[in-house]
Amino acid sequence: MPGIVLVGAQWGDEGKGKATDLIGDKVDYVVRFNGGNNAGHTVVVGDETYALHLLPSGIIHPNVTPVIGNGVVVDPEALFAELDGLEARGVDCSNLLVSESAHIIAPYDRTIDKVSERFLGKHKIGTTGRGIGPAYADKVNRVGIRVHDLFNIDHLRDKVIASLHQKNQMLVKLYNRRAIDVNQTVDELASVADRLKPYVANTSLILNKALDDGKSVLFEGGQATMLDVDHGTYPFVTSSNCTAGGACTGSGVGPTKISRVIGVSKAYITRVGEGPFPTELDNEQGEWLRQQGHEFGVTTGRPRRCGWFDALVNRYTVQVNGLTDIVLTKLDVLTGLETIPFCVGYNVTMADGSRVRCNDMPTDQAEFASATPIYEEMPGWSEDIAGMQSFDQFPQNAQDYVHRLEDLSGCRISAIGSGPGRDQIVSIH
Ligand code: 2SA
Ligand code: GDP
Ligand code: MG
Repeated sequence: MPGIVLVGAQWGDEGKGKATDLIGDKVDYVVRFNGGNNAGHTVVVGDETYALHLLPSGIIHPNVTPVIGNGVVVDPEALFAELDGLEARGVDCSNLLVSESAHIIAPYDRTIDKVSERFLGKHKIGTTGRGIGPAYADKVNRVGIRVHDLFNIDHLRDKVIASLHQKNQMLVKLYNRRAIDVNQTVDELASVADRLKPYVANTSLILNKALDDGKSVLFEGGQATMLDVDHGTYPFVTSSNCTAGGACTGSGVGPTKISRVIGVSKAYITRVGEGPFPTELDNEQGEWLRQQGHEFGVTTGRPRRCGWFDALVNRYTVQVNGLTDIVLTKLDVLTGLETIPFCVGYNVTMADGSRVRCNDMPTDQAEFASATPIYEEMPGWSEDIAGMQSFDQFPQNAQDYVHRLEDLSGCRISAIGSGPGRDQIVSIH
């Protein structure tokens, strides 16, 4: 079991934390490769619930080495708060490794995130406000601050001056706000260096050596395929590559080391933030799913938008990630429904105004925004599946629903979640 990648197959919050936890006791390293503390990954162990944001979910397992890869954007204060919270609950975090090449979310990135959302008005993205987009913008704009920059004060000052030059012009002239002070920013950034230092390492080298020595590595994606900056519903996306390819660029491990790519998908679908969502239920059915599934943001507490399973999303996700299998979560949430609709196609408006049926995900976002779902439906079940230990025990209608989703997705479903708990999952095949 060398490199395994685990990614969200929808718009996030599919249960990646739980799926990572499930595999976590069988691997040596768990690596976060994208995003930052915008993520909220939940692991439920008995009566304890852990909400991980920046740290990989595998940190809960004592034998796992948790790694924050170079593709992650690190808010040092958020990292320390998360470490303190876990240590206070008895989780040993001392073996954490943080890539020296990861980018830092500077204090001004949070400010710019919030200000630019306000200025976007009705075009806003609905970000988590954690400074993620501005930190990645700096990275691509080549004015980012990296972890290793924190340990050389002259170098750091130079970087901060370069980074603030353009921003301050923008803040003052465009947004009518005060310029950010260079000295204060340098002091704030330098003040985290001592505490961060013991964790900092050349993580690409460590992971490659580990893989060469036969160790196993799980790459845990943040956010999800439909939020990927290249493959998602742009511009309503996050600013990183959440797809499987991001595991390589975000960790410094090559694709030849990856043998399995798992997509995590709910038996229905949710989205948090703005952007088109064809199967959204903006009605009492959506509210029912929200309440049954406890669909509220783990980081911001925002109510999640809920809708029926969308097979076009899943088929697309299988394609862009090269999924080998899918972990289907939250099947239990659908218990009690008389019939379960699921989307098998869209009607979309083309540039010439014609309305056509489309069976594959449109990449043109104007077409996608115009999509209305074409549903099929299947009979539901009323038996509580939460305690069931095998797929064969599931009601026939639940088994049929899973098989239909598998056919439509074009990918094997290898496990099914039947509740939030660690043991509430069954393998199939
Ligand atoms: P950002 O902050 O720049 O990454 O926001 C850009 C878009 O990405 C979405 N996004 C998310 N969507 C689902 N879950 C996320 N994590 C939290 C959770 C979200 C929360 O686990 O519940 O608590 O609100 C997450 N992080 C980013 C975001 O909604 C924007 O659409
Ligand atoms: P992630 O971001 O993909 O890790 O997902 P979140 O933690 O944001 O949201 C998933 C939620 O669903 C969490 O509250 C999990 O505890 C919960 N969950 C995961 N799998 C299942 C499942 O199979 N059934 C139910 N009922 N809840 C689940
Ligand atoms: Mg989440």
